[in-house]
Amino acid sequence: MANVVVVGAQWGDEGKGKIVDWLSEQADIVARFQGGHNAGHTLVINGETYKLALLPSGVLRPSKLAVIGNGVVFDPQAFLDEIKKLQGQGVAISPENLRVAENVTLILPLHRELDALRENASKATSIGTTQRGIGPAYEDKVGRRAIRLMDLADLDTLPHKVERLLTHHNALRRGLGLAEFDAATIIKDLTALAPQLLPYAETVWRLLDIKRREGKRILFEGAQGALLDVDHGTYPYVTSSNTVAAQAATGTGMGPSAAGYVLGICKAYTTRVGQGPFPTELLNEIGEEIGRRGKEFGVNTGRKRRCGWFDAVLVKQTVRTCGIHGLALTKLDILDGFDTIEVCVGYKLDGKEIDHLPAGEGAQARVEPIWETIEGWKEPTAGARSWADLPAQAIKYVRRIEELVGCPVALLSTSPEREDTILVQ
Ligand code: 2SA
Ligand code: GDP
Ligand code: MG
Repeated sequence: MANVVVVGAQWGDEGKGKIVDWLSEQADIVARFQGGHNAGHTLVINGETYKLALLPSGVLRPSKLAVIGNGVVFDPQAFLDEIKKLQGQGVAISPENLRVAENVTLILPLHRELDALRENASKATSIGTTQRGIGPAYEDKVGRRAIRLMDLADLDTLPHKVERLLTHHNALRRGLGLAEFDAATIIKDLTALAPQLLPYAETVWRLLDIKRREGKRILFEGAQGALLDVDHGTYPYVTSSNTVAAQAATGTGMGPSAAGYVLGICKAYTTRVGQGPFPTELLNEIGEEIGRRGKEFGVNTGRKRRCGWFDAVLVKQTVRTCGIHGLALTKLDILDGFDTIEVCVGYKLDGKEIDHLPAGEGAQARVEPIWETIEGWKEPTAGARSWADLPAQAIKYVRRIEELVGCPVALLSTSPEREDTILVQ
């Protein structure tokens, strides 16, 4: 198996966690390369449910090495809490099987506060973020004032770094008439956390390079989805990182050749959580029904996810922006029993047919789907473990999706359970 990059091919929550967990049996290392604890992955293994946010899904197989790369934004407290929660479920986690890039950017409480402040300022300007400080932490990273993990190993220079950070944030606070942040408190809190965090710190780019030369296989685990990419997504209704496959290299410190095979995960329908355009959204009983059957609620925030039919235009686009070689189609079982299923095969914008999502916010909001109706299937696909177990009409649906998006379906998922997964030959 080549190194595999797993990315979401829609707006996130496609079932990446389940697929990464399934694939990780064949990998030696599972590495996160962007996002933070805004991600939410639900994994079901032998009836036990595990919810992950910041930790790579590979931690559930203790013989594998899990890695958090430099492209991630890292909330120290969330990290320690998640480790504790999983250890409570019997999962073995220690610096033996989990390493964090020393140059990872930290999310501090002030980032969370700023995220919430902006989101709650006005409904008209909110993005619908997870309010976990993701955007503000990435802003500080590119603004060259972030605190990084290894800064906690150099306590003599930490006050200077905190001063640089607060020069920016306290100017903002003064402008808003809010109390300024206290440098001494931030330094004290970080100093207290340092001994628990530093044992996990690693020169990740170097470690991965060594492992790669030894022939070890790396599985890169994307979070969110390509349509939430800060460049290629539905800007400004996006997350603050690059979520496309190329980020797997930058976000871990490897060259682009490290990514061998790109697997795009997509649902057999579409969901999104938060604000922003959604051409195939179903604001009716069918959308509600898909949401109920698919249990479409945010893993971290509990927010109801918006639901709609499969949008082949969008997935075809992400197949190209991510260089996807094969797709894992998940939640096919949620469509069991529908008489007919709609698929969006093109868009109309201001009366003209177009074959991609335009970049402008206004145009994205105006596109109208062109539908194709496909006959549904009555027999269940739920729990199917082989291609031969699938109803003929479900196979037709999968084949039509392949045709429309220009990419083969390599894996099919028919339930939340690890083993209810079909390798398509
Ligand atoms: P943020 O917090 O700055 O990254 O939010 C910006 C946008 O990105 C969306 N986003 C997500 N969309 C789907 N799933 C995500 N993870 C959780 C889950 C979400 C949850 O798995 O359910 O618990 O609500 C995720 N994380 C970020 C977000 O909705 C904004 O549209
Ligand atoms: P991720 O963020 O891409 O990892 O996806 P989430 O975990 O946020 O959301 C996917 C949800 O669908 C989780 O609750 C999974 O347990 C569940 N799931 C994954 N694959 C399937 C499937 O094939 N069928 C069904 N019914 N549920 C699935
Ligand atoms: Mg999710």
